[in-house]
Amino acid sequence: MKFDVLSIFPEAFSSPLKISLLGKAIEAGILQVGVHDLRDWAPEPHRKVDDAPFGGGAGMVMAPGPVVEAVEAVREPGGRVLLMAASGRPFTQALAAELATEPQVVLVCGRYEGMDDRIRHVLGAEEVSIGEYVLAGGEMPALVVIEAVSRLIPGVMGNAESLGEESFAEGLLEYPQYTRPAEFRGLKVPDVLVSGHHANVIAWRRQQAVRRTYERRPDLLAAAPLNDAERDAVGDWTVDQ
Ligand code: JCH
Repeated sequence: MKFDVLSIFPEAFSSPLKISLLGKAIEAGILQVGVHDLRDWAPEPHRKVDDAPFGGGAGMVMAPGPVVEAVEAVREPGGRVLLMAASGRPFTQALAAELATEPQVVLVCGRYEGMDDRIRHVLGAEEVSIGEYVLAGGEMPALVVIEAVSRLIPGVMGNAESLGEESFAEGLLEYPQYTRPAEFRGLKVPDVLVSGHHANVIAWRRQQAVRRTYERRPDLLAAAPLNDAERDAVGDWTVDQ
C-alpha cells in the first residue's frame, strides 16, 4: 500500500515516519509513504498557495490550483483522496480498516482556514476529521490516519496476534493491564491476574471491559456484543446510581 501526502510543511513528517515499527515497515518497503511539498505546484516566484476568501472574513483559504494539480500529479488510477478537515466525516477504526484495503491513499493537508470547496468537487475527494477539536492544519491528522491504517496492514506491526485479540472484545473499551512489579507504591496487581487461573482471568478482563465501557463510554454499550448476563449487570448498575 502507498500513501502520498501533500503539505506545505513536508518536514513535519520526517521524524514521525522514521520511528517505531512504522518506520521499519517503510524502510523494509512493506509500506510506501511519499511526502510532497504543495509549493512545488504553486506559481513562481512567490509559490503562494493561499488567497483571501470571497465574501470576506478573517484569514486565508487554500487556493484550488496548486492542490488540484498536486493531487493529479501523484494520484494513481483508483487512488482514494482524503482532505483533512475539522468538519469532515469522522475517522474511525472502521474507516481505517477500509483504507487498509486500498492500493493508494492520497492525504491532503491544508493550513490557514481550510480549502476552496471546489478542490473536493473536482477531485471527488472525501473530507475526514480525526476528532472534535480544531487543529492548525492537516499534518497531524494525516499522521494519525497513516499510523491507524498502517498497523492494520499485514507485516507492519510484526505481531499478528495483537491484532486478532482486538476483535475479541470489539465494541468495548480495553480492560486494565498490569506488568511487574506485583506491587507498586502500595498498589497490588489484582489477585486473579497472578492466580494462574486462566478462565478466571478471561472472565475478569471481560467484566472490567464492560464496566469501563459503562463508566466512560455508555454510548458504545447499545451496539456492544453483550451476553444476557452482561446486559443484566449493566441494567443493575444503571438502577444503582
Ligand atoms: C485545519 C482550521 C479553523 C480549519 C486548516 C486546515 C482536523 N480533526 C481536525 N481538527 N482540525 C483539523 C484540521 C484539518 C485541516 C486544517 N485547519 C485549521 C481552523 C477552521 O474553521 C474556522 C477550519 C484543521
